[in-house]
Amino acid sequence: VDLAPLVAQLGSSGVIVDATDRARYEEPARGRRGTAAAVVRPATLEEVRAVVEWARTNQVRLLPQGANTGLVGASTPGVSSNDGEPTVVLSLERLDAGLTVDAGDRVAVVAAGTRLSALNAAAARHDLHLPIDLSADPSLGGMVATNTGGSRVLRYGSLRRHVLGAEVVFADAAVSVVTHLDAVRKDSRGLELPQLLVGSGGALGVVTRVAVALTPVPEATATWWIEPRDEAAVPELLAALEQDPAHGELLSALELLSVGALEAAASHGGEGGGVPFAARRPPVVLLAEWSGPSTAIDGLERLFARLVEAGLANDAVAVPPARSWALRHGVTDALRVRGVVLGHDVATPRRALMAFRADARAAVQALVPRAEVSDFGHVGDGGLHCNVVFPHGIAPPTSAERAAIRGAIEAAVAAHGGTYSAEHGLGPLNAARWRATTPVVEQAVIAAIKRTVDPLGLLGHRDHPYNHASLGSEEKPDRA
Ligand code: LAC
Ligand code: ZN
Repeated sequence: VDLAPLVAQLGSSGVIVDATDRARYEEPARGRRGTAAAVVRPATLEEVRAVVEWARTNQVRLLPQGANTGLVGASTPGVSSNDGEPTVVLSLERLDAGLTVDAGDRVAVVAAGTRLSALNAAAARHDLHLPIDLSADPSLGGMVATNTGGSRVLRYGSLRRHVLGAEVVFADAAVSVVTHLDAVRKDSRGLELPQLLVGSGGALGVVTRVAVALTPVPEATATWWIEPRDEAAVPELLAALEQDPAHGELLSALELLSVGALEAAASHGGEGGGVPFAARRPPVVLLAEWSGPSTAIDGLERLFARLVEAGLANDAVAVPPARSWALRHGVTDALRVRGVVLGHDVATPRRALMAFRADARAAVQALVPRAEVSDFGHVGDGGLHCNVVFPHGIAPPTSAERAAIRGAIEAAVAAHGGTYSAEHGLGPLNAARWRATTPVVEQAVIAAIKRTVDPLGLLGHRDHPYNHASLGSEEKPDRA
């Protein structure tokens, strides 16, 4: 590809070709490293437009990338992506200036490359935050592309609920820029284009700025670890916590960790035997968080005394939030250190989650008895990371086994009315499932949008499902 025009426009620091310097843009957080023909790093909206225009002229695939923390393979080139079709990574990391917080309106407008931590540091000066909590530190543009969830979806919803506006560059003939950053809280002028970009995985447009609604930082937070009576008691426990008159409204997270996930996180984080209920090794433990006024976050001991008395829980213990979340957020890294991890980010209606979980675990153990199902996740919103680990020292999964495991988990999730992508978005990893299960008319709607905003099909990973949406059977005019 002819990069000279880009170097002329972005300067040499804006275009990376050296293989060593490319590495961190090519290495996904999960999955295999691919090869990019180059990495371009525009620092302004005009430079983003110039890159898109260059890609159109040269018919080069552009892969928008935020902080590269995604887990579905959507932000890095595929292993064979340069076979006949070079991919250029469009990194938004330099697009990170000009953050504004309107404390009165509780709105922030941020450039796409701004990290969640930077947004929250600025918002904290006004006692505000974007209440999305996860172990990675993604960029806001990437969060829009993914519809990031995290541990507090139960209370605050996923990113979609917080997006009030966006600015986006399309790859149509005019390289149009659409700017909706007014951040009006209520607006019913029909469909909202910024919302259309939520979850689009970089395959519809390049998000350059985002307006998000902020919420007050709670005065107090408490976290407790709970040993449920058994796995079947989890839905009843969730209901009891939510229905508690004094604390139900303040519940902000309910997480589940299987024994494998908890012990991996504990040993990875150097906690040794200091994990909750370590001696008894219950098959699952729960982590619950409440946040709100400090006067309201008390009396949790009495709540747990009642739950133990009612036979829903065996035990519960308060652990400071920082330590609780360090343990919880360490799970993904801890499992990765243990061996090869096959991640499955699923959700079902909450009432069905534990039944799904039992079916999925049984199916995986029957397929690969040597693997560990170290699942964990966000039971408060019906989400589960059904992660299957092949520890170092045992045979890693064959590609047939990988496919069989994914197929079994996704079949179980479908049987329980759930989703194969709960909060990690759409990408090459789940493209086949999208194609197979998305109704024809929905695929046709996506294809029509795609054709309007990216008619040459240049944006997003080559294997992103939106680059393969079926137009369906278009109606033929009746000429009789
Ligand atoms: C988590 C990530 C993997 O919940 O979504 O830790
Ligand atoms: Zn998660």
